[in-house]
Amino acid sequence: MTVFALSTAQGQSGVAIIRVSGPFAEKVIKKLTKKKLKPRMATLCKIYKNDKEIIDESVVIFFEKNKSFTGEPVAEFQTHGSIAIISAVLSEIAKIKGLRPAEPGEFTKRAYLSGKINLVQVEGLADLIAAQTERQRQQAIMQYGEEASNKYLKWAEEIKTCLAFIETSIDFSDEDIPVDLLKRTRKIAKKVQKEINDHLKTEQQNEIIKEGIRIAIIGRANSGKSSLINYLSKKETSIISSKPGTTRDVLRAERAYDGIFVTLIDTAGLRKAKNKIEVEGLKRAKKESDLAHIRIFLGSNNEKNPFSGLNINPSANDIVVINKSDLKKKHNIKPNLTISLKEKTKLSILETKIKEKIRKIASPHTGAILTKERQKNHLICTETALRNICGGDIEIISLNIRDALSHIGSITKESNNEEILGIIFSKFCIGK
Ligand SMILES: Nc1nc2c(ncn2[C@@H]2O[C@H](COP(=O)(O)OP(=O)(O)OP(=O)(O)O)[C@@H](O)[C@H]2O)c(=O)[nH]1
Ligand SMILES: [Mg+2]
Repeated sequence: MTVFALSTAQGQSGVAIIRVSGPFAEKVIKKLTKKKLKPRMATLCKIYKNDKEIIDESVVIFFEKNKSFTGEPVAEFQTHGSIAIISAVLSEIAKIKGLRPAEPGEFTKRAYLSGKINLVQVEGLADLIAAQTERQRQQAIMQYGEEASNKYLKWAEEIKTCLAFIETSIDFSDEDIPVDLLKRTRKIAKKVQKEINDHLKTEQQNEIIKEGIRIAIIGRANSGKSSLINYLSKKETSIISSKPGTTRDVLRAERAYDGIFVTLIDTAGLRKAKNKIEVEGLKRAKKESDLAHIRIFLGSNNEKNPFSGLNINPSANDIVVINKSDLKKKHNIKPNLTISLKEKTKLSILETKIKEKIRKIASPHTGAILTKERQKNHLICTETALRNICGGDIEIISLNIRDALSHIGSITKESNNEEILGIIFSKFCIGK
């Protein structure tokens, strides 16, 4: 069946793209433009309603079978992007017999079914369309391109080699099984197993790219935490006041550093709590401190013990900062940096330090990482099956290798699993 949909966003725009995919694509062009177009050549055409009234003048392109995104014949109408034109063209197409509106993700599903792209690429494409930060885009394009798929295809090839060795072994009687073949099989299996385990570890980085990095500002009351979040977030996130104990709730602000999504978190300052609300605030501050990827411990220069009662134990990702360098120093702490939010001194150095920490946390792996639960589940099953071939029974080894092969293969091509495919494609919008 031939399907059609508006592929650009709903509403008014400069240009709108209406896409038709299926055996009748060329017929649709003929009907609407009265022309037969040269394949893959943009042609300016009049679009007709009921063969006479002109709806619009549009660029129209015809893609032949196997030379389109879906692998089917495709027609693309690049019309002026008014709501009236879009609706008139769509209803003109709908009049043609043998056509129906496309379902969400149906163009992509057809691309997958015709072998144009594999499932890892489909999932990458969904992420590419949804990417909000530079980092998310970079990772999505690696999943959509060949980088991620090649990893899985290479493992599949290696496991296939194992299977070939084992099948050769089965042809021998028990006593004659060449020890060498078994050895080689185990060696390859071990190598793949290790590589899969390393790949599974990259999932943490995906979480950071997706959810971002949490930076909590922790310190005693009045040290300037709210002044700092306002400075870093470039807006009035929190109330600043000379009265200690001003901030009691947790306040958040979002921004990006070098294409990485960051949540800045302001917390209640530590002091002897005066009431239940403050006690709760401090409890929440502690929780944020524990959950943060980076903690900025902020103390006051004019206090004898700027971190008294905080029990700070900075990890490699934390930054110890003394604020209020404009006031007289009363402590003998050696912080990572001394700043003044009032006089704006050393603030750019603080931001450089923050960026360094972020980079360290967000970029341990530069290539394609693990981004999908579905892929993870198959990888775990592949790894388990490979681990199970340590025994000597050749039949069991063979079964496990087949199991590993089936799981690794399902990452790029789920066979007979309509339910999983349904979930994947429903994540797309109509028109993609
Ligand atoms: N002299 C001086 N004062 C500062 C500096 N930074 C902030 N302050 C002042 O210190 C006071 C407390 O600032 P806040 O940013 O509200 O401090 P806080 O840590 O959020 O305080 P709580 O929410 O009560 O824990 C305000 O009066 C600020 O104007 C600085 O660098 N020098
Ligand atoms: Mg505050």
